[in-house]
Amino acid sequence: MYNPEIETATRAEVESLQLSRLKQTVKNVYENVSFYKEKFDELGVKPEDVQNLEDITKLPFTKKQNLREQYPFGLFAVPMEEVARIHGSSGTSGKPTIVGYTKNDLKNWSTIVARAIVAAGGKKSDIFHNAYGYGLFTGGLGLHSGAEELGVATVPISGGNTERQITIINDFKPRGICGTPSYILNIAEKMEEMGIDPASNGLEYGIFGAEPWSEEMRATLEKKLKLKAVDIYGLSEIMGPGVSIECYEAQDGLHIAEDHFLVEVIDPETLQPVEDGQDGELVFTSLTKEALPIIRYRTGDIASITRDKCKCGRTSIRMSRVKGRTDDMIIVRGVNVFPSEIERVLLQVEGLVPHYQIHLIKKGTMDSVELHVEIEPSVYEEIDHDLNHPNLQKLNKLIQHHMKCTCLVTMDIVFNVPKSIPRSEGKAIRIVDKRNVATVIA
Ligand code: DLL
Repeated sequence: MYNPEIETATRAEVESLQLSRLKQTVKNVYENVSFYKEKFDELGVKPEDVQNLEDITKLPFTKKQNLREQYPFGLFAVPMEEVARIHGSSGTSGKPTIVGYTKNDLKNWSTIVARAIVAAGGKKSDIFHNAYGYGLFTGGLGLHSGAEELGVATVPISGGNTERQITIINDFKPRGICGTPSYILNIAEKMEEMGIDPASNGLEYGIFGAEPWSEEMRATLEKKLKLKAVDIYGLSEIMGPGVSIECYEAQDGLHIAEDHFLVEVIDPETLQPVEDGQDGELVFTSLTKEALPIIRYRTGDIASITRDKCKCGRTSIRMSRVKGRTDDMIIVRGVNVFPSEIERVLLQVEGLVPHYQIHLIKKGTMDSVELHVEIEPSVYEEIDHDLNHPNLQKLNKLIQHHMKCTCLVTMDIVFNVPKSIPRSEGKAIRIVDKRNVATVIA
C-alpha cells in the first residue's frame, strides 16, 4: 500500500478526520464563496450547525448547472494568484465546466493518484503508458502527476495517433497502461490488424475509467491484452481521476479516497439517502480542496456503496462500478436502461465486435431505439458481405431475445459492416440522438 496508515484506518479514525475536514470546508465555503453563503442563508444553516457527519444533510446540494451558471471561476474560493492549474470537462453542449487547483490541491491529487496506481498493481520500477488525453480533460495530467509522484517512468503519450502508441508500447514494454476502456480496446484491435498479438506486450495491469464499462468489457480487455484491468473513477468537479479505484487483489468495488471525499448515495427523485447496497446517485463533498471546495455535488452517476471488508485489507467504503449517468439512461417503451447494460449483453453475443452505438430515432411520433452493432470480419466473409443473409436474421433474433430477457427492452438491431462504427480515442460516444437534428449526447 502507498499510505497504509490512511488506507487501513479504522472507521472511527476516518470519520474523525472527515468531520474535522468537513467543518473546515463548510466554514471556508461560507466565508469565501458567495454562491454557498447565499444557499446556506436561504436554508437558514450556519457552518456551526455541522457538528457530526450526519449534519451534512442540512447542507445544500451543488449541481453541474451551478458550475455552469458561475462560469468560469465563480465558485473558486481563492484569488487567482493562488490557483496553480485550471482544468475543465467538455459538456454535451455549450461551455465546459471549469475547475481550479491550488498547489496544495495538486499535491493532494497527485498523492491520491499515486496511491491509486499502487492499489492497481503499480510499482516505482514500472514504465507506465498514459493514453488518457492531456489538456483541459483531467485524465491525462491527473494520472501523469500521480505516476510521477509515485516515481514510475511515465510515458505521456496522450490519446490518439494509435499506430505510434503501438510502436511505443512494443518498444518500451510498459508494465502498466491507462486510458479509457474504449480507447484501449481500439489500440488492441489495431495491434491485431498490424499482426501484433496484444497479449505479447508484457503489460501486467491497466487502469481504465472515465466512461461506463461492463464486466464483459473487462473480460475482453483482460483476455486480449493479458493484463489485470482495474476500474478508476473520478470527475473534474470533485478533483479528477482517483476519487476511487479498484484494488488489484480483489477487483471488486472501488475504494473511495475517504480522507479527501465524503460520499453519500441518494435517491435522485426523493433526494433521500438509500441503503448500502442499493443503487442511487453518488454525491460527493470535497474535504481538502482549497481552490474549488464543493459541497454535496450531485454527480448524476448511478452506483451503490458497501462497507464490507475487502480482501486487500483496505478499510475504505467501496463503490460499485458506475452503471451509467442519470442523463444517459434511455427509456425504451417505459423501461429504463443504461448503455452499459446493453454492452453487457452485446459482448456475450458471438459474431460481433465490442463496438456499438445506440441511436435514438423517431418512428412517426414515437421515440424508438436502433441498436447499431458491428459484424466480426470473419462472419462478414462467411455471409458473403450480404447484410440480408439468413445467418444475420438468426443473429438478429438472438440479440433481440437476449435484450428482451436481460434488459427487458425491444429495439431494432442494425448490422454494420466491419470497422464502420466510429472508434474512440477518448470517451466513447454510445448514444446518438437523431430525434430532432443530429445532436450527439456524449
Ligand atoms: O472522466 C475523470 C477521469 C479521468 C476518471 C480518467 C477516470 C479516469 P470528467 O471528464 O469530469 O472526469 O467526467 C466525469 O465521467 O461523472 C462519470 O459519469 C464518468 N466516469 C468517470 N470515471 C468513470 C468510471 C473524468 N470508472 C464523468 N466508470 C463521471 C463510469 C465514469 N463512469
